[in-house]
Amino acid sequence: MNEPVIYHLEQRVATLTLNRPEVLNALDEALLMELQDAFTRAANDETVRTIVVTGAGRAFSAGADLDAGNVGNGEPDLGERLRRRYHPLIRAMRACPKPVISAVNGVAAGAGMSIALAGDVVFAAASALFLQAFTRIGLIPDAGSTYFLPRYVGEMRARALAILAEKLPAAEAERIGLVWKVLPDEELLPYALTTATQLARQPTRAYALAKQALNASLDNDLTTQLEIEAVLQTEAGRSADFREGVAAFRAKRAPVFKGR
Ligand code: T3D
Repeated sequence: MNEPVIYHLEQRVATLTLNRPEVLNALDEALLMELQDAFTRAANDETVRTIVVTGAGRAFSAGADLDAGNVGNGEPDLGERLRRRYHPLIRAMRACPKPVISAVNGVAAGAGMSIALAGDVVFAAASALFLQAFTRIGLIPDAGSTYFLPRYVGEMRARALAILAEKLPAAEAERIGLVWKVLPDEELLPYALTTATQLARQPTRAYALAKQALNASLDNDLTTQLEIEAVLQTEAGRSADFREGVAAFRAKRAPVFKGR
């Protein structure tokens, strides 16, 4: 049997590939467990500086596996499943001090779309599609979609995406701010990996602190957020990487960052 998530580490970039291509990387228990483990492994490995999440085959992920055992017979407590399997992953992606890149290679539907949106930077292949499939089958958007959508694209678009549940092509997703950049299909992964490798050479402590500030931002008023920036900037300003960044600038040479 194929491993449901392929873990590949190269040049300080961990690539996690959802790997059930025959069912468009639908999320069953095994895949979700494996993805959580793989993410924890990448987050805790000091040699990993950037994490890329992508899908094998023609999809990123078609969301929850609708063929799995007792799904849809009213038996399982879906809320409990979300708490157990999705929430730790989504929270870990946001809280992870390392940049997380979603490389959306094809359709991202339901909770698959939520996982894609949990990345810090979302790249998409030109042929990719986003689909809030939930209400089509009688569920509500979950795994973070109701959190990310209004914040990324505004309330009107979030409501339309959730309620109309129409397929949103990558170019349109980029236009409304759900995706940072759309690339020709064959260029998506090379581009995502090159970006991730470049980020891995940058002052990674700054990314961790920037993520911390941004994570707090939308729930705070300006005064609170200014103070958070000040506290975190004190830390950044005392880092070896900041000293190196300034020294390299003054010496007109390339910086060599150590990630601390
Ligand atoms: O329990 C929990 O986890 C709670 C959380 C729930 C959150 C959710 O994610 S709810 C949303 C679940 N996802 C969906 O409703 C999407 C279902 N899939 C589709 O609507 C379509 O497959 C797509 C629009 C994504 C892609 O369409 P298309 O035409 O490109 O592909 P296809 O032919 O429909 O699918 C190809 C195969 O993948 C097919 O299998 P087959 O016929 O070749 O043997 C299809 O059954 C399978 N597949 C696609 N999506 C799923 C799936 N199998 C299981 N679960 C899926 N979600």
